[in-house]
Amino acid sequence: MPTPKVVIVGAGIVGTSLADELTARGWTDVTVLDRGPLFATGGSTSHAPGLVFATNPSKTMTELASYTLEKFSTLEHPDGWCFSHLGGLEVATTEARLDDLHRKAGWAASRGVEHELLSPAECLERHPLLDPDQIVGGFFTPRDGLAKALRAAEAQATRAISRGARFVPHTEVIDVVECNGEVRGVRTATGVVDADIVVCCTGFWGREFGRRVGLTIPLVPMAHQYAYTTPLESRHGANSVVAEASLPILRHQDHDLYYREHGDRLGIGYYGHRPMPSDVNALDYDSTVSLEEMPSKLMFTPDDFAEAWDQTITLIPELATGKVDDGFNGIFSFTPDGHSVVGEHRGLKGFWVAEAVWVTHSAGIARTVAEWMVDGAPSVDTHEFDLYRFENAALTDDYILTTSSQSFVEVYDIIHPHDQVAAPRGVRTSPFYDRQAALGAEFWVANLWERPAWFEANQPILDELVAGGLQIPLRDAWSARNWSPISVAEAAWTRSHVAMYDMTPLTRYEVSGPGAADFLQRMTTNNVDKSIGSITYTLMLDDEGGVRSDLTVARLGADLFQVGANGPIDFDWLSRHLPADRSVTLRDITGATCCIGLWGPSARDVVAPLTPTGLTNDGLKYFRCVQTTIGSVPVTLMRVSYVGELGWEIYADAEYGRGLWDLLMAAGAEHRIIAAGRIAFNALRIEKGYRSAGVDMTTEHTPDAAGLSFAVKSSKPEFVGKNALDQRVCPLRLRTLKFDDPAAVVLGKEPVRVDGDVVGYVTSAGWSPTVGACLAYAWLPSDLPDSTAVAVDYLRTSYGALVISDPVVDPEMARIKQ
Ligand code: FAD
Ligand code: THG
Repeated sequence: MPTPKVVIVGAGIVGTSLADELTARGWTDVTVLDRGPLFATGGSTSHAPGLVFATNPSKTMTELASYTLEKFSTLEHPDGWCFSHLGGLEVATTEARLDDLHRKAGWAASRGVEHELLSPAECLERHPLLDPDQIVGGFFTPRDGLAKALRAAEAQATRAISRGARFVPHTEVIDVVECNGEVRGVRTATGVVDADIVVCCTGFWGREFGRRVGLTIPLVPMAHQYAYTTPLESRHGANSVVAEASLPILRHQDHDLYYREHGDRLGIGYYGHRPMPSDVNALDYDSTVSLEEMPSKLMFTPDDFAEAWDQTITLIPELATGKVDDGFNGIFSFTPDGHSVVGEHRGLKGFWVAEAVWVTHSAGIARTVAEWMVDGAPSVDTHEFDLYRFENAALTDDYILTTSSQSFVEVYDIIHPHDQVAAPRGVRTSPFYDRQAALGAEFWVANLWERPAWFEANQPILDELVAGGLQIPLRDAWSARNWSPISVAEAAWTRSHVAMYDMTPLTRYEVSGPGAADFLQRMTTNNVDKSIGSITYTLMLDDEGGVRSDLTVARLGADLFQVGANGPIDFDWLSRHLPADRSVTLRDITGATCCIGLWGPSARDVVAPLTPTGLTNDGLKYFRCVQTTIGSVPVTLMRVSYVGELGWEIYADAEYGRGLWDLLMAAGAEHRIIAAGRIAFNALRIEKGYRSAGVDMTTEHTPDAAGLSFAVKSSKPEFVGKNALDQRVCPLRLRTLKFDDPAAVVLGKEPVRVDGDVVGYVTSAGWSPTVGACLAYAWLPSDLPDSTAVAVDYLRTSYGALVISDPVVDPEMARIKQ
């Protein structure tokens, strides 16, 4: 069978890597079109200085970077090396940065990235230009180094050509030809090139290119300064023309700077200047692209570099007698969350996007796209860079520009896992927002929703519980950031009294129509075709049997379901699988509705008097739902509790929200009801053993490995991913850790050691008032027995913990089913 005709638009590092990866998999009918000459096309790749630091907060991105640099180091080019493992050195000039480098060392450790933490003297040994007195320590990664991006592009292109690919320069793609929702080709000035698949690898022109197919590709072309110094005497003759560089690539993130050698000069990259978004339509584009003059290079603006130079001569004193010799403002893509944008257009089959990709991840992203196209599923978890991860409001010009500019500003900042975006804020608010604000809510943002993390109004509850003996250990500065002891009191109060949680941001869909039951049955692992009033906890798997998401499916009618989901990529996945006969309608009802989770031992006392529905344990059973009223408000009650207490999720149309809140608060007063926030919620769900999809488990994990095999109904004849499950072995298990020291707190992504060796990593964690210690989920070898003693690296220390069986709270379901 002939393989599909693929047209790749853009011959930068991404397009060329993709041509190589596709042809390597036997898809040899590949045509790569570029507006510019080959291979210095005039895009970002043409001037990329090529620093590759693999370690990144994202596990997937770290893996994709490691793949890229190892692949590039095997490429051959007549002019010489494509990758040089010079090593990467990141220096800290502050204690906070040194903490951060330890955190980074933790990520490296659990992902198999060779690394070393260095003293200032050791930094000097690696990089003799440094002033060691400026430095408090460093992080060294020997496999990192320099990519010669243009050579790597050409070497991969040459290989692809040898397998049958064509590269066509000076050919601008002006449009995409489509028919019946499928790609048919691309239009150029000289005619149409047929294609079954078109891949947009147009770099920072991607936003514009996406418009041609009605797709918002959220990226902003942003100028970034790169300068060359005058020669350094001490480096005279140190590097041959071929080698170019021998010192490690260097990062000085406390001042937004990075460095590499160019012979006896240094190249300096700077992220400390004001964000400089570029209007691509205003860029000159003619065919006279050269290495000096190209559309992606703007004039150097020396004023923006003044601070960079001051900081540079402080770190590298020898440069005090030198100066900036030359420089440019180079353009590349920034996105709202800093991640790439990859996937297939939902409305135009065969149109793929691989955008906002650094040289660092280019071959890895290309491999992922090739696997996705050829094999049907990528081998890594892609949710962080999925094209469809964005909420509608995140695809507005304002949001894209504001957050992408912020991504630029923060690119080297120390980011706490719970730091919140500063702007835009208040885009999505639940009907309870004003009431929450009046209670002193500290708002966090989730999918653009303002969501309380804790309430200052609960300080008296904290005082009362502490007076009664609740111990809340002091925290270090890092774990105390974005946190309040009040959150612990809120969690404890939920277990002893009753609390209201704003569940409005929980993504929910209405799935309706004559095909709805069959559709959900096919899309999920559990049996959801049960009686009206049933709720089912179920999983969505990918075609390879990996966990994409976990859902609750509530049957409100024969042909009517409400699905509780985890975000836009669930909507995308479901949409793509809708039957063509229109027998199913999928509608996101999140914003049109609101939800209060009302939970705790007193929950029944609060709600029962307000509703005609009998709320006894048998009246509305666990995991059952009913459409009823509370006061004058029509509601849907679902007896589900992610915090593991008696109670309900109470859904209503949004217009009733404030009235409902007031009613429940008033009725709850005599039971001392509180509003509680997200930190308490998270701690309670971990106590109860409930996983968070995308955080605790991804497509890299099977249901069994995630401890969720109970949600897989193997007797069902068919569901997406079922056939793959038998063949898949996952050597890891998601386990719960309990920390020995009550004051020990971890925040997520830390490495876990047994006898000093790293065996796994933490996903999420919360401090449990019920057991008086921090609990965490971690991926660990499946054969680790209960009670194994482990150590978890946290900043510069290590905490002891035990592997325990979960759930810690209420394994017999007595609290929830009373
Ligand atoms: P590009 O290289 O821009 O390629 C896109 C191609 O698409 C271009 O050749 C263009 O001509 C073509 N094209 C666009 N529209 C059309 C059309 N309609 N028809 C036909 N062809 C079209 N990354 C790192 O990893 N490490 C670094 O150290 C690093 N340093 C950087 C320093 C600077 C100053 C800059 C600006 C960027 C740096 N980057 C770095 C980022 C990196 O250069 C880019 O992310 C990467 O090169 C993007 O590759 P690409 O293939 O997506 O895009
Ligand atoms: N509420 C609703 N929908 C949701 C969530 C929610 N969908 C997304 C996400 N959260 C799903 N996560 C969970 C995780 C666990 C449970 C519910 C939602 C849960 N599990 C029971 C257990 O494991 O004991 C299931 C018991 C059973 O299958 O009978 O309750 O918070 N609406």
